[in-house]
Amino acid sequence: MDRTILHFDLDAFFCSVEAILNPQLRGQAFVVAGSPEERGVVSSASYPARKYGIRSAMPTAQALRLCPGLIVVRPRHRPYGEHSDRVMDLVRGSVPAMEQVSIDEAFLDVTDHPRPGREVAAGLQAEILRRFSLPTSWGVAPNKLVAKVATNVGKPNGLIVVPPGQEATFLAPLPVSMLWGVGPKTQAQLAEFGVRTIGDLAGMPEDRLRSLWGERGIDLAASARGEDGSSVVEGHEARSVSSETTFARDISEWEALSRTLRSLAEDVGRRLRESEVAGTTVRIKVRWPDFTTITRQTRLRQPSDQDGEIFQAAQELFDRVWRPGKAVRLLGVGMAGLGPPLRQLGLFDRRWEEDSRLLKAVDAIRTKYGWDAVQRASDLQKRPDRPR
Ligand code: TTP
Ligand code: MG
Ligand code: MG
Repeated sequence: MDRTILHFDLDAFFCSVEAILNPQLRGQAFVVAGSPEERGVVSSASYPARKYGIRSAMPTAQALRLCPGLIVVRPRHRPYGEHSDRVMDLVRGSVPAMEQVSIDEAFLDVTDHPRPGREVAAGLQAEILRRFSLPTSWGVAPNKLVAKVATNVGKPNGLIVVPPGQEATFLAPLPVSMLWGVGPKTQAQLAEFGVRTIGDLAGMPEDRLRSLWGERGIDLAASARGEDGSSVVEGHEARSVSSETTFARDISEWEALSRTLRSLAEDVGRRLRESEVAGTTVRIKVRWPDFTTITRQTRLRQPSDQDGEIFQAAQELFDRVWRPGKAVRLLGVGMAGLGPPLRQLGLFDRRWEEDSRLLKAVDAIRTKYGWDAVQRASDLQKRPDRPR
């Protein structure tokens, strides 16, 4: 049976939130970005700024060269998380299944919804704009892969429906870079064979695909034909909180690097607690002066939102990849595998949002008596008169 999958993504998300907080930014060419003096990069570019070729991850200094009058706004993460939560809560409550894949993006499976996919998407798009003044783009398709591409094609304020059977036809004229899993390297290799569009890739002979990339080549061609069997998985696993910093000059002293790891871990811990979530996977990101970037991750024994635990795990990961004297350009710390804090209480087997009153009570106890007190209080759940 055909499925109906929706994908949505907020348009210029950090910029859209900044324009709500400061209406003078509306319609302007501006970016949310780190400072050019400290080798900052662009997090989000407003659509007027994109007319100058400015994109996410571009150094701020380069963005300023492309558009000398560009307004640069410093990122402040708390409001982005809050706006994201509001949007995600609204959507989650309106559909049978939702999988959030980043701060501003999610897949929905509305196969069992009584209304057609296009109507569900249009309704939510209008509702998000009306309630939160945030523009979104939507893709409707028989699978996740095609829905996501449809969202990107329609940006900003888009809504594109790809009916069953039209997947390959829809993808064919688009550049291969719009396909999941095709990075700049694969793109360059494909260009050598004259493959520029997704349709070109879909038409490549199997033996050539296999000799170039092995089984991955076969998978790529299947993607190019718009085939994707993956399902929408509910839960918070895909969410993450991270913080990173690019040094004004490369740093090679262990103490300074360790101090940075600690302050990044503190930032992550604070944001986890603000969102009332804890994570099980600590990640680090290290960029060397030659721009090569590595990530390493480790699983904690139980969910944590504690700065000290995050820092300790991050430091151990870092010490495994660093050698004395080695210079570092960028450091990042992140936490993934997010879910309710204090899962060991066993009170959160149902979706935790449904029980925010209880969660708040637990949080208040924790604030008052500390982490350990709440852990010991787990016996309370067995009492019939527990607070609800
Ligand atoms: P995106 O959805 O990739 O970008 P966007 O919302 O700014 O623009 P659009 O979707 O309309 O193309 O990312 C969501 C937010 O995540 C973005 O607003 C800022 C943040 N982000 C970064 O901080 N660094 C990055 O390199 C990227 C891609 C995003
Ligand atoms: Mg976005
Ligand atoms: Mg996004």
